[in-house]
Amino acid sequence: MQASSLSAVAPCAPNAAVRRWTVDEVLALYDMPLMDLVFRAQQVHREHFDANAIQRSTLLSVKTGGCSEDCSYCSQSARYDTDLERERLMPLDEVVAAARAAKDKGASRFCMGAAWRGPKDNDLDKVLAMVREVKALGMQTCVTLGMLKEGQAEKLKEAGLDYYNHNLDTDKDFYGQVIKSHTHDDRLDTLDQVRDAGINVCSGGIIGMGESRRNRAALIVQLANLPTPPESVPINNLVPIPGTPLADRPRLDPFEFVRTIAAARIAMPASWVRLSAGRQEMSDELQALCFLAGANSMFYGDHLLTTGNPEVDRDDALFARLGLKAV
Ligand code: SAM
Ligand code: DTB
Ligand code: SF4
Repeated sequence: MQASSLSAVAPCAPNAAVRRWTVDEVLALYDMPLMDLVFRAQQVHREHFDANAIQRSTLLSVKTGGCSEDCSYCSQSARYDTDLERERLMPLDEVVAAARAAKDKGASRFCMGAAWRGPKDNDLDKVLAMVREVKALGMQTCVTLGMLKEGQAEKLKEAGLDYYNHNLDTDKDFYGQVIKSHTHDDRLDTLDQVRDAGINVCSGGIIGMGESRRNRAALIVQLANLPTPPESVPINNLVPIPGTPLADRPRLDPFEFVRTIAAARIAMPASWVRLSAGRQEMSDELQALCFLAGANSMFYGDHLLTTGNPEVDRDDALFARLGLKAV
């Protein structure tokens, strides 16, 4: 196994002793000339990672739509009229077949998402079976199920879960403008439980929701200053969903997205920074700039949870053109 793929499971030592960041320090990164910022991010990146290696996870929505929560960006909230068909929890054999197909295409991790505020115990039992079977295929496992109750993270760990995705999503000060049905502190509480159970933490956010640059810098600080920074940090560009309150948000300047990747890379040097939602609308050149700015993981597969992602053939061609290797 290569060093970089090993550290996907066992985070490298630098995460253990990290500095604390202030919002002004991260804002100062954002304010740098883009070339200087990307150069610095690339230097930091090369101190910690193979700069040509990209980790690839495939997503599957195992339970779609009908969510009780009111996240203003989400196609799956029951509160908005988004044209999405609500579906029950997927049968185990279909999940395992999708994971096997993802492995055959070259994904190293399989991430199963459920549109829940949090899992009920009998639903969790079904997800535990999915984790066990996907793990048995020799893939890394990840789930994103919403907020956890005490004892649930330990059960996931026992089943063989490698990563739990639970995004802080946005700055604590902006959170209430996007989500009212739960709080930023609720999210932190679940992250503590995941960390205490010994599961790797995957936590990042969405940009382009109308937040300020200071809000974006604050989100990075809140992630970087966790007692241990997340091993994986997804940076999502808002995918506007018709019917949601954020459907008509103006598109963020793509260079602001690149700056966010670079700032995350510099503030969390040993974390895997994931170029996440919004890739379908990006040119190959913009994606290459994101990798140069320190992104080193992505979602691989023709769809995310309910929206599209670049087709596998396009990603394979991009990897070949850039000389990137998948880990
Ligand atoms: N219900 C769980 C939760 O909220 O953590 C898991 C599923 S939720 C869809 C996972 C993440 O997807 C969210 O935290 C958010 O960051 C991201 N997401 C959802 N809708 C999005 C959109 N329209 N554009 C970009 N990211 C989105
Ligand atoms: C994350 O940060 N992004 C992924 C994953 N974690 C679960 C989800 C993106 C969802 C984009 C909108 C959709 O497909 O519904
Ligand atoms: Fe539900 Fe998660 Fe969507 Fe919020 S982001 S509405 S919790 S599925």
